[in-house]
Amino acid sequence: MGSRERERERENERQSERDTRICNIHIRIVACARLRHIYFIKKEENKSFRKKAHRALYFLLTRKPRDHEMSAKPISVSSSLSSSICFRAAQRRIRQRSIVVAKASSTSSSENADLVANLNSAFSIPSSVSFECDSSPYVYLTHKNGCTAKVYLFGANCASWTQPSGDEVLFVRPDAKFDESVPIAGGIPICFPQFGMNGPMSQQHGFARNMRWEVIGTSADVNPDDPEPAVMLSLKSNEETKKMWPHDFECTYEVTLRREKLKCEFCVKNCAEDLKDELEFTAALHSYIEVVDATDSENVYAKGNLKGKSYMDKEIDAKNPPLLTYDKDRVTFGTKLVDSIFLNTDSEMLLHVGNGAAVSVENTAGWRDFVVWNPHQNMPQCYKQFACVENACAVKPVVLPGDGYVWKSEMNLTVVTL
Ligand code: TA6
Repeated sequence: MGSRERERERENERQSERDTRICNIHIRIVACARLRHIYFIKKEENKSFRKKAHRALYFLLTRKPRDHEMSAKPISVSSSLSSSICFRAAQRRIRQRSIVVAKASSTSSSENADLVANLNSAFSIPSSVSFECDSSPYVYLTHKNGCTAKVYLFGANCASWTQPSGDEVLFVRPDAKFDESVPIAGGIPICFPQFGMNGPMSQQHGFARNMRWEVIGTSADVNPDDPEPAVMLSLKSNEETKKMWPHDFECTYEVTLRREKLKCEFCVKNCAEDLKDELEFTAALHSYIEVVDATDSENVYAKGNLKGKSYMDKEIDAKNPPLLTYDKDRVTFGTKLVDSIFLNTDSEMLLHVGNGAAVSVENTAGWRDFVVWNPHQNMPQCYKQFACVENACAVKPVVLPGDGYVWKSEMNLTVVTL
């Protein structure tokens, strides 16, 4: 073989290697997109591949689904995409889903086991997101720093959030039931479409905490080197909700372990076709937080920029609470029922829990008010062990126009060492 032929052969080999590489990248991107699991973009992939793959997924999440994809596996949501994109993507995933969520009242343990198996095959992410079941199915999030969260499908209730040390931050009352017969009494119940009795319904705190939500996405790959496990759930209006509240809506709730933070993003979409067909609702994330001893007012209290602020005191009159001006910067517990709604507050309150730490409850979008509650002798068996500090729109309703308008809220909980 002459030297020119050898050179041509080498050039052909190089070209074919380049083709294979390009083809491999292409196949891997398409595979990522097809599998719809952003997790598959592994951290060992190079930066340019990750960029291309993210772009492919971004495209996939934002474009209209094709007919043949309607029965495809659900997409995992990347929180690195903007929430509105996630929300729109979530809409599509609901249509694409093939997992049947059995009605709570008729759910047997074998149906729950099937559901959990289906959810694991569609949405689990090794070492980050898994589905399990005790009396009721839940998703378990694990951050590689050791933080965990447990979110029940029933009520989309985040009933547990632990720190890397293993310490539990949230509180579940001893009278709590997990059999889906009543709302879970503890963790973070979602009050929607009304807070307390402030709305048209006879059901205290609305129905969202009393229904099974659907899983519509999971993620663990905002930054592949430091994955943030997340789950997104949805509650859509149906015959049952319309009997109680005659409106077309969809709620989504995304819980993310953002390193040491717990991020809870709650969105409501008005699905009415007419812009003038408004939704009016009050709502809250009714966070139960564990304290060492609520009666120790030196060390256990809720602190915020409260002095001089307006608040409604439900301890004085639960039905028609008087509007008063608060004259302190902290709320203490242990002498009587505390049930106050602080109106239009600053964005953060700190609950000092009595062991040298505080839990920061931060409104990072959407919420207006803070509710602080401790039941005192109404719950003699457990009132010393918790206080609720809640992001809420408890008094003035949110008014949301129709035609697909979305109200978005976000609460971040962080454990702060004092
Ligand atoms: O958030 C405080 C509050 O509205 C109190 O008035 C009290 O009733 C509490 O919620 C608990 O409500 P629940 O229905 O969960 O027992």
